[in-house]
Amino acid sequence: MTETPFSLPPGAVHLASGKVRELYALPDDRLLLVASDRISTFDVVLPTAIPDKGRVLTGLSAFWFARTRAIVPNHLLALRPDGRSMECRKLRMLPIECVVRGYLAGSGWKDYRAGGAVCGHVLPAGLSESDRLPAPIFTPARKAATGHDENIDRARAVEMVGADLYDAAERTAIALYRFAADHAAARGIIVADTKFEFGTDDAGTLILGDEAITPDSSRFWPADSYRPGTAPPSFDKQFVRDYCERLGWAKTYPGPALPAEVVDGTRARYVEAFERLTGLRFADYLADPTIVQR
Ligand code: Q0Q
Repeated sequence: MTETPFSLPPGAVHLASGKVRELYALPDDRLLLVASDRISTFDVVLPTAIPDKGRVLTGLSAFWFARTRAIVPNHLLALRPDGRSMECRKLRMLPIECVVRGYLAGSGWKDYRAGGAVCGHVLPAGLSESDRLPAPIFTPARKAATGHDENIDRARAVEMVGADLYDAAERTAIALYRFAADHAAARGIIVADTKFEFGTDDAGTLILGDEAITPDSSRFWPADSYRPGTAPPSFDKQFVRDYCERLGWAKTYPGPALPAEVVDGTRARYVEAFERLTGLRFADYLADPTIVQR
């Protein structure tokens, strides 16, 4: 299924492509962040789009941006009527991914098994995969041009961004995570971990950029099927992962095309995540994206 083309504002100049997003420069030092309907699994972008995935992710980011301004200012200037693109302030982005983990999963679980610690945070012995941590931990990573980011400890990160910015990013990221994880848990969704990207403005103020607490920047687990010691299903990507596993796909490019029932089921999970977290009908968001900002 090809994506419905979106209209670019005047003066937009393409700057960068991510796996599932596009970045454009706009006049007056603004940026346009566009979330496509592409889906990536096992780090491979699949050839089949999930209709409205980009709108769900953009709507969730704008929802969290509107509710966390008391914790940290953010880069969102305006949500565009297409519901999948945001006009943003241009920031000086920190060269680290600011990950907060409330549970032990992914590279956190891998690092813990290798040495009992994650990014220098020594954890209690005997933890199992997906266990909830005693408290959320800040686990920065160096951005990798290709492949996986590299988890680093505080000393390495301070060399890159300085102690003041590091400490501000850590306390801000943990406060954001606690707010969102508590909100989501009350609605049946565990936010196991999430990745923030911060920048600074001309005054050196820390500003939240990128996307915020979306299924693409976070691990979302359905709370009703959470069992410590097991790898919980992904709230949004499990249909795709199970289909790819059944195919025996080698998890290398090119990925398999997805059948309609997997596309439909996956779209339904994204819409469900949006409606449960925001308390709004997705159809109402499509009609007027600004409803997530009220
Ligand atoms: C910025 N990106 C991400 C990206 C490729 C998105 C640079 N407010 C900002 C932002 C943001 N957000 C960025 N730079 C300056 N100011 C975001 C990783 C990369 C496509 C989409 N890269």
